[in-house]
Amino acid sequence: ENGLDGWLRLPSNIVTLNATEASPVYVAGTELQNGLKGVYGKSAQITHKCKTSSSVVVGTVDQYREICGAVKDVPELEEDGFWLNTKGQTIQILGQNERGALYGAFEYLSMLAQGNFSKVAYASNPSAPIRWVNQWDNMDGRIERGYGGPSIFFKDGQIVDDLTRVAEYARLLASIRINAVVINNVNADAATLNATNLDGVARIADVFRPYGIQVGLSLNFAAPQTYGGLSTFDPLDASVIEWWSNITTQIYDRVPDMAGYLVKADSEGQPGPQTYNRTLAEAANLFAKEVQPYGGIVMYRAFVYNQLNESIWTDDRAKAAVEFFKDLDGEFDDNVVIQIKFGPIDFQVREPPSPLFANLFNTSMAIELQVTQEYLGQQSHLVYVAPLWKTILDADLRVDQQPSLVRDIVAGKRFNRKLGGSAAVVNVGTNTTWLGSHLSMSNLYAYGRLAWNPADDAQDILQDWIRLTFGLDRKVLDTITRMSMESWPAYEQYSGNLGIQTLTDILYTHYGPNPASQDNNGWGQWTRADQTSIGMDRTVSNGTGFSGQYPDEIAAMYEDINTTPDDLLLWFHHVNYTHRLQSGKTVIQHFYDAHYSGAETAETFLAQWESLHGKIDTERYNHVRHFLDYQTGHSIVWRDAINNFYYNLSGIPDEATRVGHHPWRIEAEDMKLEGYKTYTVSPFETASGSVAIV
Ligand code: BDP
Repeated sequence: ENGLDGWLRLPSNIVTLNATEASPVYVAGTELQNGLKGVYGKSAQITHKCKTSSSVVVGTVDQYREICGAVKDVPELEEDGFWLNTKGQTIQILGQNERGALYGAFEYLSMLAQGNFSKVAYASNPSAPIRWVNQWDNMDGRIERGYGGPSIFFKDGQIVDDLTRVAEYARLLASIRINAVVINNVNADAATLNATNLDGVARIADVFRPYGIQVGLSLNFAAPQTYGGLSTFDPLDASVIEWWSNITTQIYDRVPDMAGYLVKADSEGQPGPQTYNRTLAEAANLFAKEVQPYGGIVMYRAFVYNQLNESIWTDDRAKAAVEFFKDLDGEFDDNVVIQIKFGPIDFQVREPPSPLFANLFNTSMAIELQVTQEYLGQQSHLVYVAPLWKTILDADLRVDQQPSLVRDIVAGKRFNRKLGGSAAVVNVGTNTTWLGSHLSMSNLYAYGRLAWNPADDAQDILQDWIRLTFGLDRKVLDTITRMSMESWPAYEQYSGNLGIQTLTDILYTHYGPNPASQDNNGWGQWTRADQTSIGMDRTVSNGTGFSGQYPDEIAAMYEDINTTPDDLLLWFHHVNYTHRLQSGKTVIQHFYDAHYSGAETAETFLAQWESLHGKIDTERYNHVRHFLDYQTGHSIVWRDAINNFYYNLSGIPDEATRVGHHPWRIEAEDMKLEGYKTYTVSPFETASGSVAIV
């Protein structure tokens, strides 16, 4: 040490304790080298031998012991956990396994990139072992509910040749500690299982493996018959079992570390065990037994209902999950995990937690979230979703009058389950923005952070993401923070509030306002609105009985209109438009006001973003600006459509003399139109006087 470096004490060596190129530790070394160069402008050298000074050492605790000697101060780590120590001469990044070492490397780089050079020494462990993402990619390359372009995996029925984007996705996912990805749609095509495609799946797995990410597959339950040519797909039939066994062998021969299977069955027209009067547990266990010898698991989705079934039309779809699964508790094999959407219906802007979380005590569970904004503006609207997820993860379901946070239940902590965690439907595509718009990426980042530690704060996570994505400028940080934190409440206000759910088109697009589509269909997302009243009575005393699926304390809270929070009022109760909320406003006036205030907030996003002109690169600035401009207009369409619809239905005017009056507004179709034509729209409420111009 001759003092030559002055204060520029960047590490000059990176010691990676595994020299095998396809290993996560090796990848961690490369990431560190590139990352440090970005921070310090100078390349550190990679070696595989221990150095005592001016180095970053990355590897597993065991590798360190073997190559460098005794480890000091490192606490016992859990699977995938890591230890980060920047205090000594040597920076230590030690994982419980190789994956953990890679996570630690990304953590260290993330600190530096955010300008945090403080000396730290701590261990970080995951809340739960299952931190998966699901892609709803079809073999033809289209992505169901995907808004970022076609698939990075599939095209024309096959796996693509060039897997560059897959490697880039692997890198992104590893940096947020995701450990498995299911690559094909839950509405699965059995042709994924042909030999050519399985070879392709193996290529994909090879690309993910160095990043510590395993690949999983969605199965089509009827495949033995529709694809395998058997006469049946009965899960208890010997030939069917043998067929799946054969397929499973073929897969594990190619992908020895395959994560497991994801199964959507007896749901929305997908085949399932009910065809043969077999239980969902019998179906899940069939696959569980096949993957068990390989250490695989089965994610069996709780999203079981049939919109074509007449009884759903008259009863309540929200009750389906508990009805189907509660009595099967304890019958599932240990490597089965029930994957449960966060709410009882379907990724709505506001739902109570699924009561199934509080009804399974001897069965492992994972929570299913949606990063792709299917009902939340489909990436054309800024909606930072983490605060919504937090309302569910932090909810206390009071099982046996004991604290029972959803996040502890799914982590396996509340009922002592070894398995548990989360899965998010992500649906990135080939678009360079991944999801379709730059600001939506905060949701993917936040998902990974919450999968690791669901107790993290949604705004803290967001701010890390902003600094990593847009740099350290204070104004940029404050502005994007404000816009993002206001975005979910605003979207809720102008799309559907008081627990009525997202009042969108329900029949197919799930985009744009269409409250009339919400009733009289098998999708069960009902408003039950008529001339005088609105809301779904889900009480035990008068309604569908859904509230009774919760543990007593929670059931009692929702049963009583006076203790039901305003934001879920119409989820649980059917009331007159003139019913007074806890806030003192009537329901209808709340609707009017909230739709105005939500749209007003959305309008500020554009101006807030424009205040960053010159502080964000032109390409991303313009791209985001375009979407915010659109959102400003579309939130007004939402506002007027919903308000007009309920004004038309109830006949109750807006006290603020806006809705149905608009004294200050001149409609385009009333003006002298040059070069435009008018036409009548459907649904009527989406344009003033049902007339739009083209
Ligand atoms: C609904 C989607 C549909 C999915 C289904 C599912 O609209 O495309 O197939 O969920 O989760 O939200 O299986």
